Amino acid sequence: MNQIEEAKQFIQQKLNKQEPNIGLILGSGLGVLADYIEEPTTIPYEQIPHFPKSTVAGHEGQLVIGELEGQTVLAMQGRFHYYEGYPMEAVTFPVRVMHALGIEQLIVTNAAGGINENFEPGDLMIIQDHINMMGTNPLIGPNPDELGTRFPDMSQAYSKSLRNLAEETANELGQTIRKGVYVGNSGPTYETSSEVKMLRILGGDAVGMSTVPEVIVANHSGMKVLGISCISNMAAGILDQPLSHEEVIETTERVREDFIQIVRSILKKM
Ligand code: R1P
Repeated sequence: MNQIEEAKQFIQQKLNKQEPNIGLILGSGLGVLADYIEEPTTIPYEQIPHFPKSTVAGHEGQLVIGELEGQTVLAMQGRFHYYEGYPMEAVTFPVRVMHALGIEQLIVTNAAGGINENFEPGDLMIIQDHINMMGTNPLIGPNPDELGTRFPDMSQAYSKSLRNLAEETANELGQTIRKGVYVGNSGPTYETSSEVKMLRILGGDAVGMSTVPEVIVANHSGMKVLGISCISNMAAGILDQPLSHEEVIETTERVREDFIQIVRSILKKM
């Protein structure tokens, strides 16, 4: 049995005939959403065959599966990052397992630095598209044809219908929502001021160290993706202050009500 199948079967055994249809990846400080899942089955990553361990503060390290707004969701309370030293295959393994479990729609979330000078810390941004600056790609290597095509189309990496749905939902809720391009860097250093300037010229609106690999693999698997960034701070060079992960977590805590409200309302309509 292959590794994806082993992890899938392990998770299925823990579920009470629940069949998750939407995946949620909860970024730095955003894991709190999973606390609202009803009749939850919680599975720590270390119990799941072939799952890596979460090593970053603000990333709980468990799957929470259950009901939220009429959907059966599988939420990752914490994700894996390339800078933690995991190969891209491990970083994206959970997306493969989600797909094997029958999940066809994925909501990815993250904390990101604002590059667009019109943004403010605490803003939520619908990811329109991404720029991969990680220096690698999770699909490098032999292509497992049973999982997806060799040359995946990325022209709608973030589903247009889900982006529209998210925008409509924000408007209905009276929430200000930003739209923009997410740049994925490898990290773990935050960007220099000059790098931020370059990323702005290249068309980036927000920058972080995750999401891109997961979205590539989700597209390879034929999943529909919605991405939401929480602008947790302004990227280097915009304000005259150093960046820290503590500030990132503080901001995500400040906007948690809005974040929870919009994701729940989107789920209801999916
Ligand atoms: C840096 O503060 C951390 O926050 C973001 C960055 O990618 C980095 O891991 O985390 P998420 O992208 O997982 O939300």
